[in-house]
Amino acid sequence: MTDSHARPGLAVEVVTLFPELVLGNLRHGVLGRAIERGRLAVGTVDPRAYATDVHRTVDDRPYGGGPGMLLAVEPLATAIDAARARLPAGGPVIYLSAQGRQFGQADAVRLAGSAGYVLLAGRYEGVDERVLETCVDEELSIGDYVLSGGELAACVVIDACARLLPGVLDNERSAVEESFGDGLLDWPHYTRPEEWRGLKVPQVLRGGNHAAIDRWRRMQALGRTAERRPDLMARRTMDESDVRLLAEYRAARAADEATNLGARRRGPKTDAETEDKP
Ligand code: 4FV
Repeated sequence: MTDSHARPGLAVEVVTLFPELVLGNLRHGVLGRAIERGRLAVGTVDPRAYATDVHRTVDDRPYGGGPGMLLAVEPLATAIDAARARLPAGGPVIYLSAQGRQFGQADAVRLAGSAGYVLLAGRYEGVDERVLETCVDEELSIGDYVLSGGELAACVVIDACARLLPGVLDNERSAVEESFGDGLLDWPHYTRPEEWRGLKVPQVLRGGNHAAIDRWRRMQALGRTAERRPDLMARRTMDESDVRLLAEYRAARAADEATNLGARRRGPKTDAETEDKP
């Protein structure tokens, strides 16, 4: 396949005690294709390979006591330097931890546009703070919960980036149009059959009028974002047409609720109910 995408692929190095946990995740679907097409290259560096004692020790007990172990400054720092040396200069070293700043689509776009970066996947209770002070450029979290290791978080970051790389998604539109593309949640999606358990695909999607379809989808994206993620709406400036669309969505929902047709239906609907709803 001629590589129409001039820009060299994205290179990522993951520092991890479990290389297989990372590489195993990347062999499937979009990620596997991105690697096959040379759009993405993922390497791993195992700190244990840089351990100098006979037991190849990488962890130790925390000063001040407390449960669990920590990844010690060495061989971790040496492993991070080895990973950084494999990449084009200047790529950030990112530590995945629950103490990090929340990872978001903007980070995925930024990292997908970079020449490459190192992901540090912690284990145990975390790593010696001095490694963060000297070898790490930023700390990112994928959510407010504690994982047993940073590997899954590293795969989340790589996955979110890979989909944005040119030539990875068969339809580039997907990456642009999906959730958070413009800070809104996605609109509802339907495919065949046209009717299932009395639930019909909204008429507007079956009518072929693409202006009406685009309008309906934007109304749904605005409405669902306002309902489910007011924090995202708070970050947006709404133009006149969005204000009208959101008002129309809310009016339709209120009418729906009023006729109590909004509640999740158990079992087939009557014909009268199947008439098209917004
Ligand atoms: C995590 C998160 C996370 C902390 C200790 C791995 C664990 C262990 N990473 N978002 N939440 N990491 O819980 O990214 O080192």
